[in-house]
Amino acid sequence: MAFWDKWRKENKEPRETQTELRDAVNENESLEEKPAAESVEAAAAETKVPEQAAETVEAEATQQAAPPAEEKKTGLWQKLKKLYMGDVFGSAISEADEAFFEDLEEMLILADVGMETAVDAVKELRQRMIEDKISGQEPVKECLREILAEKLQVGDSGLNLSTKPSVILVIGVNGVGKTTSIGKLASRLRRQGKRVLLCAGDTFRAAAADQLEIWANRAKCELVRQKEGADPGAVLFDAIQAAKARGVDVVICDTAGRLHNKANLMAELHKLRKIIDRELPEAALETLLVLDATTGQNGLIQAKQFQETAGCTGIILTKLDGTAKGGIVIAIAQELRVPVKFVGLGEGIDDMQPFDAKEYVGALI
Ligand SMILES: Nc1nc2c(ncn2[C@@H]2O[C@H](COP(=O)(O)OP(=O)(O)OP(=O)(O)O)[C@@H](O)[C@H]2O)c(=O)[nH]1
Ligand SMILES: [Mg+2]
Repeated sequence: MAFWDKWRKENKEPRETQTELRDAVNENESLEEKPAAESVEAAAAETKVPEQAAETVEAEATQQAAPPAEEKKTGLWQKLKKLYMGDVFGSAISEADEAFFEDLEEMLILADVGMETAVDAVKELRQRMIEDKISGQEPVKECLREILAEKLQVGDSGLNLSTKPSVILVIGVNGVGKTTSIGKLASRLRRQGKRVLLCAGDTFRAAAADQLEIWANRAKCELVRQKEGADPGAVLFDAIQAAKARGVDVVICDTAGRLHNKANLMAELHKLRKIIDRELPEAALETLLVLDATTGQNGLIQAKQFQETAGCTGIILTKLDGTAKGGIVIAIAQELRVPVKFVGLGEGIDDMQPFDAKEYVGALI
């Protein structure tokens, strides 16, 4: 199923379940007595909340009285179509058309596209409609899709894993879904026949390495870890040496989302980066910033700080299953000028998809 369909259809809210799982792992600090992954999974399965009906972009975005069921299944455009019946775009821009532009702008903002980008997109649409004499619902819709797709063109959305080993450094603030995304990504790469090694670079949070170990087992890949409080640089150094010795294809390094303060966190990322540059100067390096889609525009502010310090080659946008504000993808591209490479659509190992701009825009509008 296409990822965006899945996003719409499975707008469930299972986050608490896995948060409980994470906390349960946290409390269990003894490695020897660590529960088997199955028992943790079984507990998670027991508390799994039932799937909820899909919410649509406009349903949440408009925050109005609940629309009729059939309207809930439609995209932004469908909603607008209902507001302006028939062919509203004649040869000249009429009053009704002006109202359409205003509503469209508002809906894009409410869908988290960002104020500036929404204003800009609508301005561009208006201009193209006049210059290219575009009229009629379908051609106008197509034109808007093109404009939004262009706004997403900020770089290659594929992963560069051209060297052996390659390194993926996964960064982001606490709780956004770094460790979970690493598990999903590792599984994906394993299915492509790659030998993957996970590096437990988050030594700050109690039992973070245990959580990564559970994912390593699920994804059937290797893990290098040390005890809690160890120097993350030393763990990464070990992981790189192990990868070289064992002929590993990809090293994926988890990092802490929270340290004593932000300066420490940024300094640590800088240090990890230096170790990679020193130990594997020729290696293909992806620095993937993980962002939680539900934090919307606020998440973007944090992301900018990470981008400035650590630089990143791509974004993993998680928890798109928990928000109807899909426009955040466009805001990210515009604000950070970094491509979204993967989207997270749930807590399961297969709930991650490569980002496809065309598919995305087609589903949004
Ligand atoms: N619904 C949903 N939940 C997700 C997704 N990705 C991660 N989560 C949940 O988000 C919570 C935090 O995930 P983690 O992977 O532990 O986040 P983290 O960034 O590693 O957190 P720290 O290690 O504390 O920095 C967990 O409950 C995950 O199950 C997603 O795509 N959708
Ligand atoms: Mg983590």
